[in-house]
Amino acid sequence: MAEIILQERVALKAPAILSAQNRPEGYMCVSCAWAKPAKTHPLEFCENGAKATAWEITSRRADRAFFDGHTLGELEAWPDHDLEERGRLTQPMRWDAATDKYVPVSWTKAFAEIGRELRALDPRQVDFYTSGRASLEASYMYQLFARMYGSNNMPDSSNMCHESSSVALPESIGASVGTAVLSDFQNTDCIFYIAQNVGTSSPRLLHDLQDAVDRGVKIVTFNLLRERGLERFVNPQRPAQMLTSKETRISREYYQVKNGGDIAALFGVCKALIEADDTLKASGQSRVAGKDGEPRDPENAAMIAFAASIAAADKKHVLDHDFIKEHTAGFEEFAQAARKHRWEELERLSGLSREQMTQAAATYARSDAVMMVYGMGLTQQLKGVENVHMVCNLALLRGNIGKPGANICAVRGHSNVQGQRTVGITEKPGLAPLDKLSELYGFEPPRWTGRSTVETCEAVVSGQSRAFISLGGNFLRAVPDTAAMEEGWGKLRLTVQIATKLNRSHVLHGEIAYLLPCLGRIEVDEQATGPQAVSIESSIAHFHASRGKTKPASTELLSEPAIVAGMAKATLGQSRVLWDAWVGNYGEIRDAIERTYPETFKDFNKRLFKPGGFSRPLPARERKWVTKSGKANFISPEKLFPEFPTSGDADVLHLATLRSNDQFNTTIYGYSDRYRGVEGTRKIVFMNPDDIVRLGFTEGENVDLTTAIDATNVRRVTAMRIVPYDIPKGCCGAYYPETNPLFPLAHHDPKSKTPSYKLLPVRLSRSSEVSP
Ligand SMILES: Nc1nc2c(c(=O)[nH]1)N[C@H]1C(S)=C(S)[C@@H](COP(=O)(O)OP(=O)(O)OC[C@H]3O[C@@H](n4cnc5c(=O)[nH]c(N)nc54)[C@H](O)[C@@H]3O)O[C@H]1N2
Ligand SMILES: Nc1nc2c(c(=O)[nH]1)N[C@H]1C(S)=C(S)[C@@H](COP(=O)(O)OP(=O)(O)OC[C@H]3O[C@@H](n4cnc5c(=O)[nH]c(N)nc54)[C@H](O)[C@@H]3O)O[C@H]1N2
Ligand SMILES: [Mo]
Repeated sequence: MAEIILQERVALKAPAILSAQNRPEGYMCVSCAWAKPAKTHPLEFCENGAKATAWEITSRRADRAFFDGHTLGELEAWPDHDLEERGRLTQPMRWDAATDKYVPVSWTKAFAEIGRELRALDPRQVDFYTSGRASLEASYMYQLFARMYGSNNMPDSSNMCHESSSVALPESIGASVGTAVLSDFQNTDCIFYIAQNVGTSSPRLLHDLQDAVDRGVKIVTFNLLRERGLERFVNPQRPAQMLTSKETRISREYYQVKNGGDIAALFGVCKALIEADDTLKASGQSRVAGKDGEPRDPENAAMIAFAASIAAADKKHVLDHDFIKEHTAGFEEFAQAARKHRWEELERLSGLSREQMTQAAATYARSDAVMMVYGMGLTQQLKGVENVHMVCNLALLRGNIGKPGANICAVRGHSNVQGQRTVGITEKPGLAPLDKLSELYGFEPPRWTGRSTVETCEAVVSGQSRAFISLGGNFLRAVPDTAAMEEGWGKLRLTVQIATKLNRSHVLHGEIAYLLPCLGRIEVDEQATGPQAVSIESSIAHFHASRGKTKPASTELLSEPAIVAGMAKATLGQSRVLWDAWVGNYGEIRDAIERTYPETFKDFNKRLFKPGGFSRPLPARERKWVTKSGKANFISPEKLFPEFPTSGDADVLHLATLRSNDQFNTTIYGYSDRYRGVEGTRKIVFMNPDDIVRLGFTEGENVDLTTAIDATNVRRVTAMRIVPYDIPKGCCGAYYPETNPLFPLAHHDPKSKTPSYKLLPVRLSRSSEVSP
């Protein structure tokens, strides 16, 4: 952390700025979306939040002189790290074809040309992307602009992230987001921690985990890798721990599943529970008699021992039959499916033994209130939606939703990715209040289904998309199929990038290209009525205000709401929206949000500034199930594992893409992954030591990775250094975004369209290149 503060030359202002982070009167961290407590810790920020802050308030500038000195052709060869490292963008620019450089342009001219170009296009040919950092205010204005213009093409970063949750949770429990609140961590007995890397991705959540561990809460982890933050943790905010290096052991049980193996693993846990319940019923020990009395496998010693141990612990009900009866639908079918799956199959696909799955089930059954916390290892999968269904199924077996200390916690990524959806950023017309928008603003919103991220990619590749407007993010690097995308990108008529720092998606560009620099959230946002606050929604569905603290990086920056308003006015001409009044006073945007969503945002401006923010109503928290059946649904996945043409080919490994501790998505801070012991390079591949030998390689050797599915197209990344790692056999790991060229666009979950970034069949071959 100290290094990055020095590297970004912000040593003097950084400490003062950081002390305002995530506090009621301060600004909300620009890094992850973890909850901001009402009663804050002495320092409510983490190492990675500090890095993200230093990165944004850096004194470095990618200014006019910089762009004068470099053609875009030249910048194309720069690594991601070096592009962003140039610092903050300072003035609006337009690509000049004659010199191949970005040259300064006035805001007025930029908006006028963008408006003219958009008016000349069919709105179906235009895509409006949002990365998950934009505030509720900017996002609301942006979706309104897109819809008034006539487009529902609103791909966003959540299409690559928690979209599997957004599809699965409504089907299972009638909520579009997780149901957990912070106090659940104080009331829980046990946390199932699945496929999320807390130490790197959401370090402030470690406070909650450590406090829970101190109370004796059992943490049961399912992860492909042994992750440092999930094993043990020294809390920098507990001086005694720092001095004595006394660590908290986080996970009581640690199950290393194969990537993609969670459906099988969780089915195993459910099967153990259901069969133990059957056994108890058969032996007459259960108070609730079931019609399905016969245990499937009465001879099995492990299960009988498990059932007996549950009975001995005086938990006569392995399952919560009262809850199941009153609150759920589909239990019998699910239980039958669980009984039917064979242990050998579950073991093979999950990589866990029957004993391990039974042990996890025993811990689960002995706990009164269990939380389910999960992340990208579950959602970025071909069967991402089914993964989330399985998490819900397991929770429902013992009524672990809608009671204190239980609940589902989908750990979100970007700091406002959840909130953007809440205020209408969605390609699905059914999820937006179209009638309300029409009534409030007097226009007919498009009713057709827009493009999500992979569909936008397809449209860019095929040439159907003609213009790409980007509210933040680095689309080209974040999406799959890098080579095809880069080719399609250059054929776009118009690319407009609203950004804080230079990245690959700006260096490559359309025929007409604008780079529009905006204020970051940490900066003072001065408008007609004074400095403005914005708002965001955290992972636990709480809304918080955020006020910028530092002087803007340049006097020529505009805020995101001002840029959206500028484009909207130039494109739409006269409209009923008072764009200027909104930009002059963000309170008026919040009033408009409240008028659009009166229940969720009741008294928005009044409640927003309270410490701890305010919470969004979620019926599932009260066990009211807004599903078709009116109940919470058990949903059985049809298949335990995706089928590949390469299944059974021992030379093929299953690749999961990972984040290092020194990056925030496509922003690469540096080349150190301290927790995993990797220094100086990101071009590595983590392999099981036995696989290294079996495939005839050696540690430290360079290999090329080639996609093993989709023979129509060769996709390869070269010169990746082999790092032996504690990862199950048959699996391998490497960093994102370096490996995105390997992912075919079609390799996504058919239900949520989330790319399967955590499971791709690849082949490894000796590399002729030397890694840097
Ligand atoms: N420092 C930092 N913080 C971040 C980000 C960042 O890039 N850097 N990104 C932000 C964003 S947008 C997001 S979405 C979140 C992402 O945060 P996470 O949800 O933690 O996502 P990842 O780090 O990609 O990987 C998640 C974990 O899944 C495990 N895993 C992979 N495949 C499987 C599998 O099939 N099963 C199981 N059980 N485990 C598996 C990996 O070993 C890894 O520990 O973090 C946010 N916070
Ligand atoms: N292989 C693989 N691919 C993945 C993933 C994976 O795990 N594996 N994860 C996916 C996930 S979870 C996500 S969320 C996406 C991330 O995809 P994106 O959200 O598109 O990417 P980021 O890297 O977060 O975007 C970084 C850029 O945002 C801009 N920026 C930063 N702050 C601001 C701001 O305040 N305003 C504006 N306007 N711009 C700003 C900067 O210019 C910076 O270069 O990537 C996805 N891609
Ligand atoms: Mo994300």
